[in-house]
Amino acid sequence: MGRKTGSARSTWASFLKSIASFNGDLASMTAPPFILGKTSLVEYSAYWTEHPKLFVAPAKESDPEKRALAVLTWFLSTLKQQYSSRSEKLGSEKKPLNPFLGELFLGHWDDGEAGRTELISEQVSHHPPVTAYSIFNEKHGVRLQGYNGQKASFSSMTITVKQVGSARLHIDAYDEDYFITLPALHIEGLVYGTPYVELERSTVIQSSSGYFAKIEYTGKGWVSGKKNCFTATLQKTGSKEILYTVSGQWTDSFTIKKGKTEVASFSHKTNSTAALTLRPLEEQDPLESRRAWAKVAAAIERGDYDDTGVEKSKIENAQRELRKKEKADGIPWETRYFSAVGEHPVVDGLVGLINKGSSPFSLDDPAKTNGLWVFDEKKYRDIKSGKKNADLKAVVEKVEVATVHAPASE
Ligand code: 0T9
Repeated sequence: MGRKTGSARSTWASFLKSIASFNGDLASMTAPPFILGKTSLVEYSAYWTEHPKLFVAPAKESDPEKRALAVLTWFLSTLKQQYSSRSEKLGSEKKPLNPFLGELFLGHWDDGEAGRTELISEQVSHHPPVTAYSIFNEKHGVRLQGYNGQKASFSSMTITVKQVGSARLHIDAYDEDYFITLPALHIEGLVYGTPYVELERSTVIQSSSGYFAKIEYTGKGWVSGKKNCFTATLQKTGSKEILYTVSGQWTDSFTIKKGKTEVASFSHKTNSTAALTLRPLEEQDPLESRRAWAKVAAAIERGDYDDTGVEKSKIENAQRELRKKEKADGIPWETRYFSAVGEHPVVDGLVGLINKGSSPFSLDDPAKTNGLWVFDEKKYRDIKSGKKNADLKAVVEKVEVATVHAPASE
């Protein structure tokens, strides 16, 4: 257990005992102080685009096969940030802050070549917890949107997590869509007090242009004995011919082969991540994650467990009050940038293609995510043009109470 003290050791032991009787609700799990993260899950959407150049690269390919390969390459490049950045930067996986309903994470990446890529992430449901996001680069006409929640269970000393939801990438110039599924994962290293994520099973990417990628994840002790490995193949939907094989370690590097010939490679050692720009705290909306959680994050940073609990409870209680008021007034919370839809023809079409290629697949029951969430362009435009300002002012006043308005200067 590394440099942990005797007391941290016994806290960890009792924590392990407590998760043995775990009910699947990750939010309700009480973790020992050293495992608490300062980052809310609503921020994790940013992991999709920490390589903006790779994100927009598909738009520059005029050949549909090359485009599909570029999408697969970008997807594979996101896995390290998504699933191992806490371990790498903080020494172990951390328990994220549990986002409140309406919590936002807004920012952008500026890149000389790729231009500006915008990020909008919003907690669209609290029971069950669901985060929706929209990430787009207008210059290159590349848009990603998706939503996800988690279903966790505990067995044989590990936490297993299934993700519900999916992502969809759109390329304007070719009016092309890519449907992306999310990997199941489990937590390794629990007994040693240094939890980290290992991915499981497989995910797929299906394009409207008729390309199908399957990514299979293998952990330690399997074939190579290395952790965080994968093998991916790219095919035409319904064809047996393998166009490309990509394999390697998603935490490190991978190679792309056509037959036995290596045609390209990617390494995290030579591809650094881009920095996300956020507004300064004092200019942020009270609903924005960093501002709302500022006092909690500061308490975690100081290692003040009592204060962490006090500050967390303030947010949770204010949220409960807000829900009560909404119920009494008969006015439910309105999501700011996303809407739940009854059906989704584009996604249904892509799921149809996956099944036509004889890889049985079905969408998660919308009830598991409180609906099918889509980015609402109209809501976005109204907010951007200032049309929605009057409304938002009213919401912000309500929310000042809800988030106990963490003053930016403290
Ligand atoms: C969506 C991602 C997700 C969120 C995290 C399971 C997990 C919460 C969900 C799935 C992102 O796009 C990708 C990456 C990591 C996932 C997290 C890993 C993790 O451990 C947490 C859960 C809630 C825990 O914190 C369990 C406690 C753990 C630190 C061990 C004790």
